[in-house]
Amino acid sequence: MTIHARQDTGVAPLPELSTVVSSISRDSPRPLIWAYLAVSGAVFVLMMLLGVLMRMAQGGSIVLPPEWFYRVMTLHGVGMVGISGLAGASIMWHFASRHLDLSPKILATNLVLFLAGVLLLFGPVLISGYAAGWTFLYPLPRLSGGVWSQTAAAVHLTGLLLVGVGFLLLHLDVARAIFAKYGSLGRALGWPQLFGRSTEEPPPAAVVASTMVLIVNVLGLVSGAGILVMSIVNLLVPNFEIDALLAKNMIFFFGHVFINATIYMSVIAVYEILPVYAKRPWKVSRVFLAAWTASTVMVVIVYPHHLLMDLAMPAWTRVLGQVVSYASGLPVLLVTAFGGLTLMYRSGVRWDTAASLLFLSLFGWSAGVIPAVIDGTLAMNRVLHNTQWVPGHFHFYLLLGLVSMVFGFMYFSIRQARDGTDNLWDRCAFWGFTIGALGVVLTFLAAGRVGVPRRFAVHLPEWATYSTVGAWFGVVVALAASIFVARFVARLRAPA
Ligand code: HEM
Ligand SMILES: [Cu+2]
Repeated sequence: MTIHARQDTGVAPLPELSTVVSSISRDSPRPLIWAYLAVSGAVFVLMMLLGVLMRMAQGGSIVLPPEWFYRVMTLHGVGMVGISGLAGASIMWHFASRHLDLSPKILATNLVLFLAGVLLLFGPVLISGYAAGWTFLYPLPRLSGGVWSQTAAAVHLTGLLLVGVGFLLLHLDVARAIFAKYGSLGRALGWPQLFGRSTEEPPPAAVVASTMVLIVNVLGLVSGAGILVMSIVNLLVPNFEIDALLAKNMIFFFGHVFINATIYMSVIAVYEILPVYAKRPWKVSRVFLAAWTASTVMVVIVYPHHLLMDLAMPAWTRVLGQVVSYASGLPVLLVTAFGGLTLMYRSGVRWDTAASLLFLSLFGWSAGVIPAVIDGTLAMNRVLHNTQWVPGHFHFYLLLGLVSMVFGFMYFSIRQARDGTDNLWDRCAFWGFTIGALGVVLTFLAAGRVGVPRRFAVHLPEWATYSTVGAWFGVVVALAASIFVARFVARLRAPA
């Protein structure tokens, strides 16, 4: 896409839109980002071990009483989603702060609120038996059948609220900085370059992505906070009833947007780091800008794909959920995967662990979307709904996509800051992670294909093979991830 500078301005012609790149600087992350990464790495490993525990229990290799299965499932779900958000936020903040005047105090506040929130989230589960899942679907937190108390539920939901408030502050701070520099969200999304004839440099990829994420996540978080407050009031004042379908809509809107946003924050690592390896710029083209704007809208309106079997919903929402499911993730995914491939093609990259992980993430994200789209098809959803096909597709793009982006960022930043070279441990961990994660995901998908239900603590004996094999692949993933984290900590302690 070539845009010519007007001749009559007397100003030197501006660079071609397509050659304008996000600046690639080599500054080392600030200590707070190291803290974010260390916490994220540790929590990822711990939560993976909980995943292995569940999978072993489903396969019958260990005995986990059902009430404990659901406690573990609640911790794994909320822990993984939360830590993905935290890790994604560290990537976004690190790269966006090169272009925007972001507040380190808010970054610190978010971490403090997160850690405080985690205490409130985990306490009731570990001590008081709370186990309503990370989706806290109304009225389950209240109707525990005597398994946990209203107080336990209220404390857990308050913890979730604290975490949400932290992220809300973080996104609002990004918004403040964007208004200060660009004047409007549209300009930060590159609309003058996309729709108009502006010949100004488009905003860098990190800014475009941060803007998209702030728009969708503020909407999602407000919806989440709203339903959390209502649910907490309902726990304390049972007379205060909530419309269950409204509650479900608000919860799934929040959950869908939040988990999507974790990937859209983390993918900034791909835009900023792969170009350093390829020694070529990442092009912020018109297609790139169009994709991000399209996904901004679609991520918000596609959430009814979580309610395809809720027949009380108006029919048009099901149509919307299905149709937009095909298109929602695709624009950004395509520009990223295609951009990444063309960037790396014949660039003579040295495939160290960071580059390998980031490249793997492109595969994980793209391939994972295929089973997701299959599930988003009404006719298929009737069969696959609530089977392990669902954890199959989301573990695909979360484990192989998002988690690889996070560890890729971790490896890259520690190399830049401490200049260590990868060793055999790193290579083994990379391959262990790749093979293990594929195993975890494919065993879920295979189980879903034969109709194994998800979220079942007790499985039939004929399903045991999927779970047990999946569990051992999970062990390999957790081991590999611990090596990633151990190497990170070891390098962090080495002199700069
Ligand atoms: C070693 C890697 C992992 C293993 C072995 C694992 C295992 C599991 C298992 C067994 C379940 C329950 C499946 C069922 O419904 O029957 C589950 C659910 C889940 N996992 Fe993982 N997992 C892993 C990594 C991850 C990662 C990296 C994420 C996110 C970044 C994640 C997010 C979730 C979520 C959101 C759920 C849904 C919980 C619910 O249904 O409420 N997992 N996982
Ligand atoms: Cu969704």
